[in-house]
Amino acid sequence: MDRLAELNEEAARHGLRVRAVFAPEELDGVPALDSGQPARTLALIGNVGSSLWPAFAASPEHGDGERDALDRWSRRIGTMIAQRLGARALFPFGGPPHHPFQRWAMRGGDLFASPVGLLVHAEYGLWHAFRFALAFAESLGDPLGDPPVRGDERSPCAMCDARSCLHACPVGAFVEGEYRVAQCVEHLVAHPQGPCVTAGCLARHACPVGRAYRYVPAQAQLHMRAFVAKLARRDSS
Ligand code: B12
Repeated sequence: MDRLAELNEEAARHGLRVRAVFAPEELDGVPALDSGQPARTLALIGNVGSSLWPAFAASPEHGDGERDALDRWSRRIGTMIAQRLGARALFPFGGPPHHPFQRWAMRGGDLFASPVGLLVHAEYGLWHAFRFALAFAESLGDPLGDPPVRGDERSPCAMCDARSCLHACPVGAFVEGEYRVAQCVEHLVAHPQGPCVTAGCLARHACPVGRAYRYVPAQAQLHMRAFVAKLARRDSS
């Protein structure tokens, strides 16, 4: 089995997918492997919709009462797969500084910037995220076949005149090119039983693309609560 097929199989075992693969250049800022060798391939691994939920919900991290359950699960799974495949695992959390996952994702996959800052995919819409990346010393090739041709006309947002994502936030936290984090968080804290917390970000829900991939309520709530808790900790430290 080739290395990429092996990686796909390992990821799928945990409800994860290989979301992007590319050959890093110096400007991408991908760290070297522990051996000191430069990374010749970076693969981004993540969930599409609630694909990870059954595996995560059955894990020891879920429900152990400790904080950052999904990050801890991601660290365990990412580290384990990296060890098996001789790669270095890199994570989207743990910063600042943060690894530029969104920039990396746009280098290697079929993902585009959206007006609300999240990356949009033609099938999954805004309902996907990254759990870890794996840096390999060897070339793994391109899973998408021909290198993707970049251009805004391929983005689902290019054909969307309604821009409903920008109008759905109850406190107007999204303005094209800007995300007013404080406004968003104040609203979430003031309305812990409101739809943003119980169903997930309303801007995300307003996007007409990828509705079949909307997170199950338990996952949406986990993300929103973790996000508020993280920011509350940052403010009090
Ligand atoms: C810091 C951070 C936040 C901060 C806000 C940052 C900000 N002011 O915009 C907070 C904690 C508020 C946040 C919130 C959320 N985030 Co966030 N966040 C990050 C994180 C850890 C670092 C981003 C960064 O600074 N990168 C460093 C720079 C150098 O890298 P970059 O790739 O070039 O980053 C650019 C983009 O991130 C972009 N950007 C990020 N957010 C926004 C928002 C807008 C409106 C715009 C215009 C640009 C923009 O600006 C960066 C600088 O150019 C990334 C993970 C990561 N490591 O990338 C996740 C990440 C961007 N977040 C993500 C998600 C899903 C969310 C939430 C939806 C989580 C949730 N609740 O479910 C929310 C969104 C708000 C909501 N209402 O639900 C995903 C996005 C996946 C995707 N589809 O693109 C990421 C990639 C994490 C992941 N595990 O996949 N986030």
